[in-house]
Amino acid sequence: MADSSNGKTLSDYVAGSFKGSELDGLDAVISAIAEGSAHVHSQVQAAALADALGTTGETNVQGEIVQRLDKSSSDTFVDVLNGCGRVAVIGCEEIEDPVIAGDSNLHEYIVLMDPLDGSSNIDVAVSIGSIFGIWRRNLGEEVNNDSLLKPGSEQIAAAYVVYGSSTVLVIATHSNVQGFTLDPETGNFVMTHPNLKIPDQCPYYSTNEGNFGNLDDNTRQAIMNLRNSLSLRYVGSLVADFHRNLLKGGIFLYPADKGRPNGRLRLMYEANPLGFVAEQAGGSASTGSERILDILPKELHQRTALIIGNADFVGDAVNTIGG
Ligand code: P6P
Repeated sequence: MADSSNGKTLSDYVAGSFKGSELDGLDAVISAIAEGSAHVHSQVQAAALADALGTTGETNVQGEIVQRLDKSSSDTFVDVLNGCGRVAVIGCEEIEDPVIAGDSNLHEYIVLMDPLDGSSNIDVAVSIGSIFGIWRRNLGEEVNNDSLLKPGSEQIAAAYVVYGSSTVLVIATHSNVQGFTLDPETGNFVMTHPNLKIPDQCPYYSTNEGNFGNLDDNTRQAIMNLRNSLSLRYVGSLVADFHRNLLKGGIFLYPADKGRPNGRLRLMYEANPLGFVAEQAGGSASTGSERILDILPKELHQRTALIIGNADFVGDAVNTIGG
């Protein structure tokens, strides 16, 4: 369970963790993500009052109707990541092509993001989130669209934010997962969930049971095995379901199905970052046949099946799905 706040702020943590290390500069990227998250928190909280709910009327590269908060959160994070002066290229769910932010020797990082995940829940005041994967750029490498296409195993950090009953920012580097809660009074993130590890117990499974009829027989069996022993919890926002399972134990499944043979969720800015967090917290993430972080990406917006959470339960589900 979460420890109480030890008063340590995010600024303290990043300054003490990355400055002068081989991850020098990552502090500026993480601080930019925190700054943007505090802004998006305010946008989300005020949306209904500021007539900022609803859609822009546009359709994004995914073919999905763009919610106004999708656009405003995407703009917010692109601005702060550009402004931190350490990010070379940004990939974003809402933007078809990569955003080239800089190619100096200081622009050492690559960020892929889902700026606001769970859009269908925005207008009904249910938890939503933001997801970030962070890779190092090879400084001799030209900054271009292909700069982004690295396997998740090459991430050096990942982060997500859940805008729920509180706004929590979780940051993962190798073998190190730390959670911070936004103090709305000060706008600072304070450490509240130090040294997160997914619990051994696994009380919950998360899946859209409405898809059961579209699953193949082995995948149905994997779901039925979970039904027989666990409680179903499904928010419909990946970040919210993942965060609950990280703190309390659980497994999330969005398998491939007959209508979506490649899965529904996005590899580069959903499955890879959360797969990195899961593994650093002692969990695991699979497509049902392959470790998520081993996938060699072909395109920025490619989709994947995702089974993620408690390693034992992910392993059992993968074995059942594989037949
Ligand atoms: P379904 C939200 O749109 C999202 O991308 C994830 O956050 C969530 O896990 C999934 O889609 C929900 O999909 O098909 O159950 O509505």
